Amino acid sequence: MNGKVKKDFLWGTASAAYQCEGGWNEGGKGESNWDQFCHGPKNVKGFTGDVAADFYHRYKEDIRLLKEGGHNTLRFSIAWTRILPDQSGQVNPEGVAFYKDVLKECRENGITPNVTLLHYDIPAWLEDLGGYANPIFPDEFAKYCKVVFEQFGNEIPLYVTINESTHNAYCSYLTGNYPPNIHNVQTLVQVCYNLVVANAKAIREFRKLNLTSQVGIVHTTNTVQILKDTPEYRVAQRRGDLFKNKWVTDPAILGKFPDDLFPLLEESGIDLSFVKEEDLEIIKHNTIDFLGQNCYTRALVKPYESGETNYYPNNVGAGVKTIEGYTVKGWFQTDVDPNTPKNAWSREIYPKTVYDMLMGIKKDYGDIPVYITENGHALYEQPDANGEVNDDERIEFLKSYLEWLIKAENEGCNVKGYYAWSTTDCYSWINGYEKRYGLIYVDYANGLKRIPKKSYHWYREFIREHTED
Ligand code: BGP
Repeated sequence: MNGKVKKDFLWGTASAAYQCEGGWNEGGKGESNWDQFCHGPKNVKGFTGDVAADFYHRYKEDIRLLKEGGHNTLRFSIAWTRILPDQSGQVNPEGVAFYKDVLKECRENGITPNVTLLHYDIPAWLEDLGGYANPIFPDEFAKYCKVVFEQFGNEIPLYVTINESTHNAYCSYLTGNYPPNIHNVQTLVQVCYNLVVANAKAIREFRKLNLTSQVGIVHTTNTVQILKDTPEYRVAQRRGDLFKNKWVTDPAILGKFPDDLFPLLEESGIDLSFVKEEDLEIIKHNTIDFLGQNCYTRALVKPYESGETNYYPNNVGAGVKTIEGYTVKGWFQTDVDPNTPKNAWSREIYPKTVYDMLMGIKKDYGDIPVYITENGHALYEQPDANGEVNDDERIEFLKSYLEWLIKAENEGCNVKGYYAWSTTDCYSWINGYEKRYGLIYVDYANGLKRIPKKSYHWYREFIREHTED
């Protein structure tokens, strides 16, 4: 163990189209479900991603800053509606040209692009037809992915099909704070299933082209832990792991759903008639090359006591500070450890989770390559009198997580890269612009000026000191 990662390790930051691009109706882009939601009456927060961090116009400046910050990779996402603006399936040349330019800029600055095809924003026309819940969703998604694979081919070395499918589904169909803002457990289960099928169908398109690039999925594994070691707690832990992780990672890596998942869902009254043999065949033959893991915290669970199924039920509206946890009726509910520190939004700060997660993946899935595709610390911040942003608290957070990551790498986990969330400050799905994660500050009130934070400079030195020569 030398406290350093291998020379070819990817070091960077991550972002997503709706959260950073802006230009929501420019360059021939069509309307997405998030445009529709943020412009409509259900947007109680009042914030939109119309301008966001304006990456659409400032990507050159941003990518140059990344190079100067010592990064060798960038994770970003493609907006589906920039490539295919409407239901006709007609490709938008301006949208393709925009991403070709971003890729060129990356290439010229020594930045390896890691590109997500779906980071929560689907076309509004598809949302109107039921979105993720419509059985046509996987085929529509695969059609869009095919276009992207054909247009960009090996220019993109790392493709990610879908970002955090289950978290997205839970927020959209349980909490209801993401569009389409509904609460329906039966629909939720179908959505989670459709997203697994969509991933496999996209991979099938990818494989047909024999590219040298690799394809993966991004999941957020909250390592599921218990505070008491009793048989009841261990049952809750397995159920929590099914709900949080295995539902996505087993089919994506092993090509099949966990054996205990469907019986448990049926026991809970879910009608599984939407499960099709032909889908299961496609899932079986179309697995990923690498796993992206967004890593913020762990999940603490305890045996189910009472209450209906929900997901962060208080987490709606602007500037919400309390994360209340959640319940899956009959399965488990979340627990709280009063002794671990929390961030300003009540999320547990638990650096060892990255080590536990990487070790857990090694145990369950062997040597599949893993990228930590997001990890970050939100703060309320503003520049000081000298115009500097001294985010020591973020530095402490990132350093503590990275030390556990390097320990896991040194102990044999196949972790290949790390992306801090986020590149610049950007739109936060439920908290708008006050909740900042970036290594680069965006001065929204003053022409969206970029100010590299103290953590940006610290990260450059950390990369230099912790990478083998
Ligand atoms: C992940 C998402 C990101 C990002 C991050 C922070 O779940 O993939 O898009 O938003 O969480 O979340 P939030 O902005 O809600 O704090």
